[in-house]
Amino acid sequence: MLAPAVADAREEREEGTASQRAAARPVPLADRVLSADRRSIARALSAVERADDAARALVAALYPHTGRAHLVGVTGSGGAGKSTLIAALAAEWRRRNRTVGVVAVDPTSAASGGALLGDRVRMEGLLGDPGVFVRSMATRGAAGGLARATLDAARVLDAAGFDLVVLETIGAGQDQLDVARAVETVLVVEAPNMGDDVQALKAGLGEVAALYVVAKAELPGADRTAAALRGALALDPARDGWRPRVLLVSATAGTGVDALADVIDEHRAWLAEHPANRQARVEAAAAVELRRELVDQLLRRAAVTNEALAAAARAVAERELTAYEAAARLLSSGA
Ligand SMILES: Nc1nc2c(ncn2[C@@H]2O[C@H](COP(=O)(O)OP(=O)(O)OP(=O)(O)O)[C@@H](O)[C@H]2O)c(=O)[nH]1
Ligand SMILES: [Mg+2]
Repeated sequence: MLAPAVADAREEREEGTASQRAAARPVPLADRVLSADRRSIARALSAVERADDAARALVAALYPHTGRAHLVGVTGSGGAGKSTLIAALAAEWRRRNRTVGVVAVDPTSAASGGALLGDRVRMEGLLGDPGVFVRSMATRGAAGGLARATLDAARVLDAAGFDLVVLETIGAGQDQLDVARAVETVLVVEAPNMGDDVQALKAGLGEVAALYVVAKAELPGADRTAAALRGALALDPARDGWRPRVLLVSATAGTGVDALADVIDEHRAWLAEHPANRQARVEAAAAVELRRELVDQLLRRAAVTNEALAAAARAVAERELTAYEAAARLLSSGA
C-alpha cells in the first residue's frame, strides 16, 4: 500500500510513546481521536484491528461523531494499480486543501511485498503531511473479520476529521463486497489487458461501483479496456439513476487524476441530491452489518466454536445432516 511499512513503523513508534504517557494524561482515547491526535489515531486503529472489547467501546464512543467524511472504496484485482492511484489522488486532494485518511486492507500481506518499495517512494511527499494518514491492515484472521475491522478503521478516521477516507481492498470476496456496500463512492480499478475487464461486473461489483478507472492508462491496451468496460456498462444500466463512469488514469504520468477527483466529488454531490437513494443505501449497509454482528454474537452466545462449525459443515457435505439439522444441533448442544 501507500508506504505502509514506513507509515506503520512510524505510527507504531508514536503509539508506544502515547501509551507511556497515557497514565499521566488520562484523557479518554476517543476524545484524543476526536481532537485528531495522530498517536491516538494510530492506537485506535490498532485496537480496531485487534477487535477486542476496548475497540468496541471506542467505536461506540466515536460513532456519533462519524458520518461527515466522504468514504471512498477503491477495489480491484491485485496489482491493478490501486495504491499508486490512491497516492496520486491523495496528492490531488491535498492540493485542494482537503485532508485524507487511507486504510489499505491486505488479506494476503506477504504477496504484495514487492509493491511496497515503489509505493514508499511515491508516498514520500505525503508522509510528513499532517493532512494525510495512511494505515495498512493485515486482517487475515482478524477477530471479527475483515469487513468489521475495515469499517471500524474508517470510522476512526472519519471521527478524527479527515475529509476523505479511502478504503483499499483487493478483489471481490464477500467481505470486500460488504465494505463496498457500506461506503458512499466505489471505484473499481482495472489495469489494461488484464483480460478480466468484465469480471468486476460479474463479481457483483457492478451493483455498487460508481466509477471504473482504467489505471496505467499510458500503457497500450488501455483504450480497449475502457471500451470493453463501457460496452459492458451499456448492457448493465445504472440501477439507481447514477450512470457509472469509466475514466482513464495514469498515476505515474499524472494524467486523469484531477478529472477523477472531480467525478468523485460529483458522485457525492449526486448522492446529496438524492437523499432517498442515499438513505436506502445506508440502511441496506447497516442491515448487512447488523446481520453479521447478530450471527457473530449468537454463535458466541451458543458457544459454537470454529471446530464445531467445521465438523458440522463436513456432516452436511457428507449428507449425514441437512444444514437445518446441523444448525439446530449446534444451537442446542452449545458445541
Ligand atoms: N506503467 C504504470 N505502472 C503503474 C501505474 N500505477 C501503478 N503502476 C505499477 O503497477 C504495480 C502495482 O501498483 P500498485 O499501486 O501497488 O497496485 P495495487 O493494486 O495497489 O496492488 P495490490 O495492493 O498488491 O493489489 C506497481 O509496480 C506500480 O509501479 C501507472 O500509472 N503506470
Ligand atoms: Mg495496493
